[in-house]
Amino acid sequence: MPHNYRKDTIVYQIYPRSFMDSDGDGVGDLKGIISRLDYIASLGVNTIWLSPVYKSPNDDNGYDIADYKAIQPEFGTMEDFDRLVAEARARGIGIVMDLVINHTSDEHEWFQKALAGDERYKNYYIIRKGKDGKLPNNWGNFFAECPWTKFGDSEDEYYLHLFSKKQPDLNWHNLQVLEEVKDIMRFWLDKGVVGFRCDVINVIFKNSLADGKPRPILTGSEHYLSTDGCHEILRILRREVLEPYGAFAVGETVFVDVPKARDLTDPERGELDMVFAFEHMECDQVIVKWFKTPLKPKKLMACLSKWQTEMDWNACYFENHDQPRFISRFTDSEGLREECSKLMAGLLMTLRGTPYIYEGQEIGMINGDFASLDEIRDIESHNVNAMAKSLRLPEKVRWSMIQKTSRDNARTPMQWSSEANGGFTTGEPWLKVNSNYTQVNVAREEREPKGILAFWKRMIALRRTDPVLMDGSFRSVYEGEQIYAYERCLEGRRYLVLCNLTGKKAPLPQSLRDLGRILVCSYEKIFPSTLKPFEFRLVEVERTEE
Ligand code: ISL
Repeated sequence: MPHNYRKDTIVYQIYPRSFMDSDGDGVGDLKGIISRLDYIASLGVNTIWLSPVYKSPNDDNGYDIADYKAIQPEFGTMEDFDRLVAEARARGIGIVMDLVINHTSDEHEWFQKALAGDERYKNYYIIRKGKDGKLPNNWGNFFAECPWTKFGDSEDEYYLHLFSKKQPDLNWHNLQVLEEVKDIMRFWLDKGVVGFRCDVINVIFKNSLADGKPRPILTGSEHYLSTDGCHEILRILRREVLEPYGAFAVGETVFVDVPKARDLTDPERGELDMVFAFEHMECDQVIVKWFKTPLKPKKLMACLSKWQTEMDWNACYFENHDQPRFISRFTDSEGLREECSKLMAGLLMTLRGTPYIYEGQEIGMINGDFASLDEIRDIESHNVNAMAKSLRLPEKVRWSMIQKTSRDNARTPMQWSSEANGGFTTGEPWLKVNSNYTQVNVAREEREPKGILAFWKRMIALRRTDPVLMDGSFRSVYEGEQIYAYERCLEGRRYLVLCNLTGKKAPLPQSLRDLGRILVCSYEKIFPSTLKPFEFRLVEVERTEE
């Protein structure tokens, strides 16, 4: 089966709540997105991934879906959605929907019917009796809560939820669930969307509900990570739904290693086009993602090289709505924000694979400047705080942990201008706008021919048109304490990418000097023997006899 992506695809992820508010209620919406389509097109991207816009009680900001065929009223109407698809298409941009099928909202009609005692719908979910007065098993939960909650008024029945208790897991052993999901996918494909980003797709099929081997987090995950059943479901969805539309599917796959990712994306098997892996996101974590240590550049280099070399093609990303902003992970010096953002642009557009840009990344947005937990909305952060409190971690420690790792760091409203609330809303924003918006915003960047945004646009344009960057092979050349160098080669043309992954200047090894024409440099003044803090350079190596 062929892959359904083009090598020039570049994706821009929108978190609708935080992108642009058109009606002053403090929440971003579809009309807001439509009003910014020209901006998105000006970046040079050709695909938008929309985080969920379906009807939802918002326990997890839309990742808890109450109706897969309706638009969340605060985001607008189905007419607005159809207009978004049409207007995006008119600008050469395809829309990718977020497909959340591991769980629904507990407010979904299916769960409500199950609660009312309808056996057909009870079998849509994973409902089990407790064992000897205890929970059905010892599993863990992604949001640091108990994964079992009493089912309705039942005395001894519980339902499984790997995420919040308002996100009951679907029972993928039930073929009716598969039929429902096929129907949902076709509904959106018929509207003209070009594909799906499949939320936590490798956890959907639970092999068994037996106790798991105890681990620091997610005890029990050996029973559901990338199971054969999951592979089988993906093949069916591909064959019967995606393929007839030529539609594309990227999977969010937690805890995948290279062999699993290769299986999931193998064209012979016909499952996913590419996956979001997490290993490079873990280079600054200690055991679990809520404990961070300064990012170790060498570890990041090794990880990027491994995935680049061992996968033929994959999704490349450094930010999304679940991760702290990358600049804030790389440096605590706001003085180097511009340099660091340009480096990210250079890296993302010169690695092999499909680049995903997260809203605001292209203007160098950094972590939210929240003063206390009261300003944080994310359910995960509040749960983690409660868990840490139960472990008697002092408040200062808990706050420092949440400040660094909260998913809200990336969810602060998009900074459009230096007007009130960064031009995001005329009302009260649902989440605090970063107070650096007077300095960091789109309007200002658009006036800076040598600024961050201009550099991102330049790199995007190059990535979309240059065959070497689009399809060249990858080879790591140098992984030092500061400098990362790799090659991209195609049909005798050879590019060398030089990155300084630290905020300190770095001597360039002799072997990497004066090798050819410099195509791009993130600094104006170029020193042959040094890379400045976070410098990015792209060099076309002069032909040498092979
Ligand atoms: O943030 C994470 C990894 O660093 C995870 O714990 C995250 O919850 C996991 O990657 C799953 O994410 C996806 O599904 C969740 C939703 O809350 C996230 O926003 C979504 O990206 C449940 O639907």
